[in-house]
Amino acid sequence: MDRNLGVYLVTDAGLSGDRSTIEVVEAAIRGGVDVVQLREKGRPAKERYRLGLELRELTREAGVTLIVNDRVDIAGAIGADGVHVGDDDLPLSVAGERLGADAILGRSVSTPEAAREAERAGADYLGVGAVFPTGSKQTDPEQSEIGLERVRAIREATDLPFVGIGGITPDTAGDVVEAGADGVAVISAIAGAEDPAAATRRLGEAIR
Ligand code: TZP
Ligand code: MG
Repeated sequence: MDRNLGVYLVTDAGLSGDRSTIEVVEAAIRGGVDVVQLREKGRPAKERYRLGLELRELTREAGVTLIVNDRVDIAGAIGADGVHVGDDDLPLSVAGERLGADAILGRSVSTPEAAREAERAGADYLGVGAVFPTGSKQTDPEQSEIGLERVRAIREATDLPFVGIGGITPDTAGDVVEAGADGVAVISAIAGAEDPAAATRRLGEAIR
């Protein structure tokens, strides 16, 4: 994959205080975000589609990569750069067939074995976590607080680029990259920050 994972924002209006996801993404773009993932779990497909079209315009103008969480159909419909899937979503092979050879395929993993499996299955990059405790997602116990040691083990298991995710802040982002991640994916550290543009900038500084 020839794109930089860097600072990767995962959207969630429910964790954005009184701001809209559009406002958070605009601020993150000002702060130099590299990738935006449309997540918005639990919102109807129609809403995610409409929001996705707006995000596509914003991210295209800014040269920012746009990924859709879970839904291959919405990724195709809005012309996203790729899709991010987990254990409960369509297989990577199906996502690749639907979206074409240029699409970026992301896969969530939390163990070295799963990382190797995702690499064999055709993933372009991985989301590795949850690294630290997070209140933003209910994760299975074996996929929770995997810690920096596991991040290092996953780095040794695969050559794929990956972002760490889960409870990462500007204060811990450097450690996650030190442990082998190519970037950091966050919800609350940007969406819940008082100044999301400044928070994005701080994350970028921390990983460089
Ligand atoms: N996947 C693993 S942890 C997580 C997701 C989507 C939530 C990340 O949110 P935060 O607020 O950055 O901990
Ligand atoms: Mg999923």
